[in-house]
Amino acid sequence: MINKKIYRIIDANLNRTAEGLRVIEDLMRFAFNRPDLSAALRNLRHSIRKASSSMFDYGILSRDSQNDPGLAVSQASKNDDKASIRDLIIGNFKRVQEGLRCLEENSKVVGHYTVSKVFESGRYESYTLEKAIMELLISENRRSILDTDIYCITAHDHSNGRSNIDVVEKMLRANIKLVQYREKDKTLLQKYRECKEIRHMTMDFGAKFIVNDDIELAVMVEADGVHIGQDDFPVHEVRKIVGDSIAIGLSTHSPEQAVAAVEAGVDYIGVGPIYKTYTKKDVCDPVGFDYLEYVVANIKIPFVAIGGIKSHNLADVVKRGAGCVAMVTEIVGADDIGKKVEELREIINQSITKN
Ligand code: TZP
Ligand code: MG
Repeated sequence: MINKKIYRIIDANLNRTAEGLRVIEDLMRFAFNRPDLSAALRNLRHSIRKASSSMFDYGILSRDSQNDPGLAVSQASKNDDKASIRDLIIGNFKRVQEGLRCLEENSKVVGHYTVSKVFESGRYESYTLEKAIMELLISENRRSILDTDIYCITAHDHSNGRSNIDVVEKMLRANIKLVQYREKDKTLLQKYRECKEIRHMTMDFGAKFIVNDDIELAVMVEADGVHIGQDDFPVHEVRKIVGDSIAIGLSTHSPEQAVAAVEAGVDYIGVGPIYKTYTKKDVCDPVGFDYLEYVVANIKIPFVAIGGIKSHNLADVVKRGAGCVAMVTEIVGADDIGKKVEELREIINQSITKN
């Protein structure tokens, strides 16, 4: 009698574990394009099925799903409303680990000691996979920083006398979702104070915030990213300082630099200057469309086109495949920033549909 009850638990937990693994497996396969992680999860699912085959028939025969009080409890519960893919993955790993722990304990009771050891090692395997997948999610999240159309950059000197705070507020009110703080001639304290305020504002508007050049400042104000250039510190040193959650962007001007940036592990690259720009001192000659087209065709990480991009040439850049475009003077120098952003968005949307 007691065995039937235990087998009922075993049956439920075999299903719980396999179903939880399958949810994550399919996310890795279809949503993250990671056949390696999908295969590892599949192997784990199969090894559990195989190890438990001797208990499988007994388990099903002990099943009594119609009279399972858990279903009514689950249907009435709102504790499992997974709001994001991250929640879905975390929740299902917990399901797998709890399932494997139940299997491990209960299979000992019915005399399947060797099988219980397989469940135990499966649980440890799931801890390792959980860590690998959480690392993947963190790096995907960093890369998603460019999941927007317009990348706005500050430049007090070109803002028609308006403060950076005033300009950024107008950008955010225009529904801009990515702002970089770039100031070359202010003191560290001035930059710190402005960045602190812009960080709060971007948070309030649900926008991402990147700090140019200054790695420590990016960490201090808890920015979403830091943007560096070819002559700045090496990427692996910057990563040590900023940690796992801050994105690193790197300006690049040639195919060689793009390939090196990917190898160094940056989260996105800047591609430019596409046209001649007067905003950046010590800037190289325009790289033109050849380099942009190279990146579109060959580089697998996100990129942003930059340099001299304005209403009149924006369509040409978008039509060549730039999904995210950075502009400085065209936006900070506009009389009406809201209207300018609207105008730029119209050009982008038309260029995308005509592609
Ligand atoms: N990096 C490459 S070009 C550039 C930077 C920061 C300046 C772009 O400014 P603008 O005003 O959009 O030409
Ligand atoms: Mg720089």
